[in-house]
Amino acid sequence: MPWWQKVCAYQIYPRSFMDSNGDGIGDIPGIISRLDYLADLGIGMIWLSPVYRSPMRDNGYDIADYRDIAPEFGTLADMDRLIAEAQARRIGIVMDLVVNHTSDRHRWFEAARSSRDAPTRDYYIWRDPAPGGGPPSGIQSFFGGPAWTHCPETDQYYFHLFTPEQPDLNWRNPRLRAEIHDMMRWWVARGIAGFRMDVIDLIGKDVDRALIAEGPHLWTYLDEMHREVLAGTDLVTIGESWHASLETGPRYVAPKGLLSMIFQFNHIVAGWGEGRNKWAPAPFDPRVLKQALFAWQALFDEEGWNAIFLGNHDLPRMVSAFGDGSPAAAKALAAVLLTLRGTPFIYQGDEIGTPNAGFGSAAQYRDVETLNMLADAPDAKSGLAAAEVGSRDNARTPMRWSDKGGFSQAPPWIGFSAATASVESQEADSGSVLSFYKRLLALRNGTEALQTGRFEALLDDHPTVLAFRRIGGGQTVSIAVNLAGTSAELPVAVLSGGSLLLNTHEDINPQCLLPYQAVIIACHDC
Ligand code: TEU
Ligand code: CA
Repeated sequence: MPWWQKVCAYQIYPRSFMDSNGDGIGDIPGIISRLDYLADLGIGMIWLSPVYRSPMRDNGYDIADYRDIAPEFGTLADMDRLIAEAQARRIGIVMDLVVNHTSDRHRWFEAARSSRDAPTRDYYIWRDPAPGGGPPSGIQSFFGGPAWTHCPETDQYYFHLFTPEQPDLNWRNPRLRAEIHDMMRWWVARGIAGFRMDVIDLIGKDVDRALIAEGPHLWTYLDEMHREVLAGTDLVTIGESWHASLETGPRYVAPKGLLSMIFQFNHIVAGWGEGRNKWAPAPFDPRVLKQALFAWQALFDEEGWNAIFLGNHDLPRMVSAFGDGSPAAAKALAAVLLTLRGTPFIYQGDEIGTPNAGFGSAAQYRDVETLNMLADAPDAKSGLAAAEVGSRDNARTPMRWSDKGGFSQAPPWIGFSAATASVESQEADSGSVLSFYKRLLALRNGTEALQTGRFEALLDDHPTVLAFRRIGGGQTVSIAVNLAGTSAELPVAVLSGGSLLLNTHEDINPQCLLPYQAVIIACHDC
């Protein structure tokens, strides 16, 4: 089994994790100072959201130099120290590979925009205005507005799927692809453990035919990247694909595909309901979440591997989206996250049950996507309501390390989420969310069935309970989790015939789970 199938991963959003120098912005020395906390939690891999040099139009997902660190986050020497210090604790650092686009301040783009003859002109996607003027086509960007921006210097439009400050790279250009491969090898040589590949499903696009996601060239580019950089290494690769489906999923993931695993979002968007509107999601229905998760469990049951996550820096907090924001709900969701088959990704702050930001005022939002939405909202009240449920800033609030905050000496760049007990106070409380995470991680890290065992669904139809077995290493483990604030009846068979491994509550009644109760048993006779 490859190393990345056994470990639990943790996502760090550097801006909001730990500030070491009192400027209100999290940084790499801050992360280093908290590595012991992460080792103690029991994680074996960190996915680091981007720390490269960037104008921070999209908080680092707009990269101006792939081989340098943003000054507010530190230096390359800090980064090398982070890699080494993490390695010393048996934690691998996974870099965010953002190569669908660069910043418009990348030197490739600065040269490209200035002249049609620039050597890097073709690293980007340029088209003439439509006959009669205006954008070459009607394709829209994900953050609102047209995906084309006009450059007066050369009277052509360039293509961007995100903000105008994030021009898309032209992957059809072999020199560009070679530059990316070279940059990847440069990071590998520094000792990283792998790559999380930002919107990797978009790189094979054909803009002239309006084929964007999972475009015609995607699979050849992944194939080439594998040959050039990844083959023969034990690097972990996690592709981000908002468009992967049960049909296309296996094309990404080994053994049929070339990545270790993908972040796919079927279980996320299923919860948005009919309109697929993240700003106005349907009320949470555990059955919808279960069906989507279980379908992917079944898909990669024998071959292939899942990345398991319930939240990240682009999504509302998991305890708010899939629960009622309470510590009880946070524990129940943790039990799901850490027992499914696949590599679990804990998003920073979820281990202390951080809920949505709950800012209550539009002025506190910072994210470009949210600010665009607010500007277009029919009125201020509905705009704010949308932000409170759907904004990416919900997950970008600072870590609450101590009761006084503990994130920074200065006012943080963005406000805290309300109502979270701090790391410090939860460490001192054996009944806290954090203490439950530690027990859960210790259990998983010591139980082969939970790491690499087969998945078998139980109770497909139950309206609120997720129940399943994991089978491996000569052991069967049963898991039952009630994702509702009301009690749930249970067929006796699910939780009998075994010995208790973990329970969120004091008691077990094999015929009934309490609100948000999670029970894990080792089967002898089940
Ligand atoms: O996200 C991809 C992406 O499609 C999201 O931006 C998504 O559209 C949005 O979050 C839904 O609300 C990745 C990164 O994770 C994100 O932070 C970046 O903004 C984006 O790519 C561009 O690099
Ligand atoms: Ca700082």
